[in-house]
Amino acid sequence: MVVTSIMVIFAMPAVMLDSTYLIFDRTMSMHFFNQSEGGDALFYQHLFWFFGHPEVYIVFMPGLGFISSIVTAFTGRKIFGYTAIVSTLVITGFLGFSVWVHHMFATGLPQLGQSFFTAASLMIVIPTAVQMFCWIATMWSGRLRVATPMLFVFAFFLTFTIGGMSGIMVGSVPLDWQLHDTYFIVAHLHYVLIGGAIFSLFGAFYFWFPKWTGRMYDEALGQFSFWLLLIGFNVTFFPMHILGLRGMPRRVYTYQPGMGWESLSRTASIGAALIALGVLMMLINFAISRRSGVVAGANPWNADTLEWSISSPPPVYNFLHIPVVSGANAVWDAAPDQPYVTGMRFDRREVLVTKTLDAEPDHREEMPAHSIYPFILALTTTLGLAGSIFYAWWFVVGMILTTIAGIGWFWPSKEDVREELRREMAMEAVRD
Ligand SMILES: [Cu+2]
Repeated sequence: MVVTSIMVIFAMPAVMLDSTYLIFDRTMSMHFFNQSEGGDALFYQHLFWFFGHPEVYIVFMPGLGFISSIVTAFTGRKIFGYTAIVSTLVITGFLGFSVWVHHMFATGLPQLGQSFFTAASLMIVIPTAVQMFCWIATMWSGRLRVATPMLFVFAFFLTFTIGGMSGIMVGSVPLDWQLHDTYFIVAHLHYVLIGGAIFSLFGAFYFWFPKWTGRMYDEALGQFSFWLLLIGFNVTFFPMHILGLRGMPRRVYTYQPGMGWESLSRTASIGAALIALGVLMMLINFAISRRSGVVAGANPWNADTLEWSISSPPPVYNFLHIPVVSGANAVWDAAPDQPYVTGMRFDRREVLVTKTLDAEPDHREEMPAHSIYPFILALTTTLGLAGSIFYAWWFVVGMILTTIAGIGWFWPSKEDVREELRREMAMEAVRD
């Protein structure tokens, strides 16, 4: 999450700038991207993909965290090569910003630049491969149990590896020129994003379902739904590789008969129906198990992280006593007489802030209370930005409303004022 968040901070401004320029062009007759008025359309693509490629990692990196959690729990073993996994994630975070031009090979950029971006694109496979080997080593040396979450991990390995392989293919310029804007790309991106983000997310749904609801999902139905999804996914997206090699362009809703694309397109449609059925099975499973599933208990997987040490579903206040953590696998590493934090106030949202390096108690901090204002702020921001697509003045309207909502958010409540007065009086009493 740290690497993902840092990537968000550097990637999002590019797309914010890009869409703002686009709004300026469309509603105020500016010419950032208008070729005939001296603008540059490629400038739009550069800014977009400087966000767009890191975005791929932003989307599936949390998935890599799910995979690590599930693999650890289902092998009963500390993850192999923890340092290697973490450092390769950081490396991916950096490299992710140096590959965006591979989306633009067909725009006729200078060849030297293209070779740099090919090299960087092929290089980014290495850190991900290191992570794969670490997970495999963990499973190899642990006592592997198989249930639906673990099946999704296997599906992740299979599909994400195929997606990585086709990524190497389109990362090289000559093949990219052949395959640019064809269905091959559609196949590649779904193998990466469904393989990387959706399968790991679905695995996480099954993994944390007992924690969220206090009940187990139905294992047989879960596995049935899993196979529908895996088979459906491959029947849908694998033929698209071949469709792309046969020259079928992306973003077309129909085509002339006799192009040789019909049967494979039909196969893909059948696969899509299987995917829909698989997702439906999952939802039905969750809906039924939520009410009538077997009661799960606090830690049905014998997993290692802190959420499994409290009851399922967790109480609203989470931890009655803040636990002391003495290792990366907090539940496994805890001594039987593990100490916990006491002396915190219960009448306000107080948390203990620890020192960064040794996690020793440092000071208490009060967290903000419930507030509707962040939601209002989100609404006014959306209103201003969405409106400005059509009419530039909406931007100003949105900004004024957002400012009002921001002031509302930070306006001290009566409770805060009273608390502050009490503190000041206490200070004065000390001084006297
Ligand atoms: Cu990319």
